Amino acid sequence: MPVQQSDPNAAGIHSGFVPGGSANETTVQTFDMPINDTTPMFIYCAQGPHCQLGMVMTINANNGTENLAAYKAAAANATANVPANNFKGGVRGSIPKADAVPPPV
Ligand SMILES: [Cu+2]
Repeated sequence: MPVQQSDPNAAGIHSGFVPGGSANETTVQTFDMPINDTTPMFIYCAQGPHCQLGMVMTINANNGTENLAAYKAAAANATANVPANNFKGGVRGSIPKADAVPPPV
């Protein structure tokens, strides 16, 4: 569930759908966002059941209760995968496919 649904003023990001691209494309799409502090951030993929299947990540996670394993376990039990309402917190762009790490297939 996006944090903005429970707190409209909360910090957070939402890239919108960023497709992985196809074999014939020469660029890949990107989402760049600033990280200006050490506050833990918890991010999930809102596509299909990806969140529940483990497509989650953390930035500035710690070894306490705010860690990736706990977040991944909680995500697996989510009853719905809900995208945020509004694009927020970053800039979409693209880079040459050859510069992507790891390179897309
Ligand atoms: Cu995904």
